[in-house]
Amino acid sequence: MLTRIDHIGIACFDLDKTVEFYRATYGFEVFHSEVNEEQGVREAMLKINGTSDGGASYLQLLEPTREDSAVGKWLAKNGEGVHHIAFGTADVDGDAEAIRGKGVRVLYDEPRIGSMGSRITFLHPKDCHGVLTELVTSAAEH
Ligand code: V0V
Ligand code: CO
Repeated sequence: MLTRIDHIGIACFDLDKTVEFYRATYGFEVFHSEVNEEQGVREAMLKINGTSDGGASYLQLLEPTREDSAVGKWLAKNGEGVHHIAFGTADVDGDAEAIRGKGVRVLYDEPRIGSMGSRITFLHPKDCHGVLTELVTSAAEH
């Protein structure tokens, strides 16, 4: 069951400058940052609300590490902006299978490693009315 908005993914050209904008404008601080080579991103998670039990919500600022990555290609075409939304669930495997059964393309056969040790998968934006949609089970939940 999808129980929360886990994060909104925002693509940017310069992670440090974008982090500084969110800090100076809203007071949001970096909760966590990492590089995910498989996904081709350098990212910063800004915690917006919630607890440490896996139920929090974040902004995920994403800078591509290579031009041919998902975010690199998207930025070249669209410029900066909202790249994806992520719904949180305690059971990414079960929810992905159930959604696949409804005819929506799930991009991975098995969930992959996401931010902060989470397990993630994606739904094709063309099957979701133009929204790249991620499903995530946080490390605390699995
Ligand atoms: C592409 N399209 C999008 C889109 N990206 N539409 C809405 N939102 C997006 N973010 C559209 C694009 O405009 C095209 O439409 C069509 O889909 C095909 O796109 P493409 O440019 O030819 O690119 P593809 O097909 O090579 O790749 C698109 C997909 C790719 C969605 C398959 O981006 C992907 O695998 N994404 C999942 C992985 C990901 O995004 N990783 C980065 C975040 P037209 O022009 O044909 O109409 S990593 C992350 O979130 C982590 C680590 C985490 O949360 O922990
Ligand atoms: Co994400």
